[in-house]
Amino acid sequence: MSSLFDPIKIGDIALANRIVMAPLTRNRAIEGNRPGPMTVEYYRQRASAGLIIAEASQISPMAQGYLDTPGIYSPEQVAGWRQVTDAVHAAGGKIVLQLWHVGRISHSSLLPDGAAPVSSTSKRPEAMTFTREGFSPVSTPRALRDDEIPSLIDDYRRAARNAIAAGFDGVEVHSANSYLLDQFLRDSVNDRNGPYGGSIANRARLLLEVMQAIADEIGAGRTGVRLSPMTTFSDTPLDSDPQALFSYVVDQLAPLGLAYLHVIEGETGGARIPPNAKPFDYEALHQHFPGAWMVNNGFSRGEALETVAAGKADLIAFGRPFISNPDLVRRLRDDAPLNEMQADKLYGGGAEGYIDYPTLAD
Ligand code: 8OZ
Repeated sequence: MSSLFDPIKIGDIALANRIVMAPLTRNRAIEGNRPGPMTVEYYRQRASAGLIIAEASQISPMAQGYLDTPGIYSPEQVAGWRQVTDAVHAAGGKIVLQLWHVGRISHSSLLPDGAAPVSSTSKRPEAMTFTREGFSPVSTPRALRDDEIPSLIDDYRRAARNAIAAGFDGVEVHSANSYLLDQFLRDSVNDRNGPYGGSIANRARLLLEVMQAIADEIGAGRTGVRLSPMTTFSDTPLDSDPQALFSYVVDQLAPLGLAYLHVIEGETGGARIPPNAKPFDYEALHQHFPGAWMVNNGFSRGEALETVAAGKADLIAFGRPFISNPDLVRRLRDDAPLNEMQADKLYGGGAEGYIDYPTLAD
């Protein structure tokens, strides 16, 4: 029987325990959308996690959707992230970077030359984002042409290479929470014809091509992926048949030999088993995936212990508890009380609510 506190090897990455810091958007990048010294300290403080998944980072200037999120496309960003990975490694931790393209969840004021966001579709969702001017409705997107897909895949490939150059142990591809890859997957959004629209196989094609390209570039054993089959974040309705769609996706990912698959169960940031929600069989997907299985969304200590002990997952990712508890691993081990999270300090701002949460030792 495995314990949450036992070491595990996922692909090529050896972890000290099965407690993962989930990717968390904090909007504290400094000039040039690079991580600054506070971000180095923030991740260093949390290095006792078995694995840190560093916050979603845009793979190109067109991939950004919110103010002051970090990127992984410029030499300055690579240098900034190198400070982070060095600090985490010196503290004995492991860290991968989440690679992000927001697709239609963006605003022209954040994009080069005021461009329209790009997506699988030209339909605008009733969603909001955060810009220099504050909260704003997202801009109307432009549907990508099929002949633009190869350069999009190149952006993912280059971002993965940059992440390795920055010292990350690997990458996680963000294919969850209504962002670009999710916008291709779901028939509630993807209204294309041609090779990237229509059938499940066509809608999954972009994700699978991205995963193959990154696995070829940096090795499948350093590559993971995050999915959220039942989330309706940002006015993005469920697929008409999530079980069939995500079963196909997992079956196609299985032979790649990825390090892990990370699934958000239920509604992102909300209920893991929403009342009156359509049922979804996550365990059926798990059975089809040979790599490490990581689950997320509101797990209590008891649920996390039980889920790993029962073999229902190999790793548990914690989001909000890691924001307010840099020493979450120790607190879970000792069954110690957790600090409260300051919700008004989540997105943007300074050190407060970012690097000033006390440890038990404090
Ligand atoms: C909250 C605010 C902005 C972005 C996600 C990257 O949900 C995000 C995100 C979350 O995956």
